[in-house]
Amino acid sequence: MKRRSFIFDIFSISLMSSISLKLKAKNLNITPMVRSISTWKTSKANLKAGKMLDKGIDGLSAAIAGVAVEEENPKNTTVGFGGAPDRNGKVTLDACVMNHLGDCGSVVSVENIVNVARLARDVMEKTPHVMLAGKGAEEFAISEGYKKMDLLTERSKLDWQNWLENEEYKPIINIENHDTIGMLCLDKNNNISGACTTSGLAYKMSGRVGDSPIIGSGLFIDNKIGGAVATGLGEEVIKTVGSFLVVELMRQGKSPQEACENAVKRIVSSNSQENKFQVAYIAMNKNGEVGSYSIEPGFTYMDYFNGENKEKKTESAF
Ligand code: SD4
Repeated sequence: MKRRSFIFDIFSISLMSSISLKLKAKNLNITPMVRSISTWKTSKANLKAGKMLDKGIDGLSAAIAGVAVEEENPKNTTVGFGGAPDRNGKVTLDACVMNHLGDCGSVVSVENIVNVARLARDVMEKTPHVMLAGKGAEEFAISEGYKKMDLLTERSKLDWQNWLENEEYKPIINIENHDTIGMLCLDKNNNISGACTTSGLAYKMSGRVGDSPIIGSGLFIDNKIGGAVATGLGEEVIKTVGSFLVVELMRQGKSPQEACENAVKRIVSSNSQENKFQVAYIAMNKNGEVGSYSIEPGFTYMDYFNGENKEKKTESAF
């Protein structure tokens, strides 16, 4: 072989392999990203959803399976089984879901059924309605084969009985009323869906409904823009239609972080904060960028991204 053609061959081989490496890298870059975020220290729930997203499962199914981990966890006193009861000792659950098509479903004040986020999906997919409340929601669940179970654990019953001694209604920020799980999932098709599920405020008045099952307050998704979920004092979230506000702010060009900050500041600006309370938002846009912000310090959220599930701290207004 002539020296010139040998050098040419070597040069072309290395050029080809560098092109093929670049192509591989390019392919890696276009591998669709998945991301799952959820409120508070809901590590196992978020991991469950994240792994499902990695396997190519759709965002709504991942979010519902993820939040079910907390619904079934008796140690979480703000969600599902083991959730704190109302003043009469009844555990009543609220939940909603929203998918990438803008379809949504919700259940409010449901007794005796643990997986209420899944029930909200069934309302969305199997009924002509968006929201079902109380007995009607429970009857629908039974007709769909859900098992009836007592959601009051020995521990939550004892806590409630202790509370009855003073009947003082002073929620303790980040302690008494936290752990509602709101989750946003971005799947391999670049679709965002979400779920939110809670037993609401501990020792609430019978019949009280918070923000969590209200589409636009506890959760909102617009698959062209992104999604948001709320946690904290639902009454204050409802007044500003908080999650919808966060998504609308992203539509106007704000990053998820800026949108959460603006929405929290909207609440703070109309409150003296004499009676301190917590509200926090988490948000994700279509690029998979995330943000979070809270009124009071102490709020954290889980973030599953690139195969890692991390707890993230949040900046706060105070
Ligand atoms: C509610 N937002 O019922 C819920 C409570 C909550 O963590 O988020 N707790 O008002």
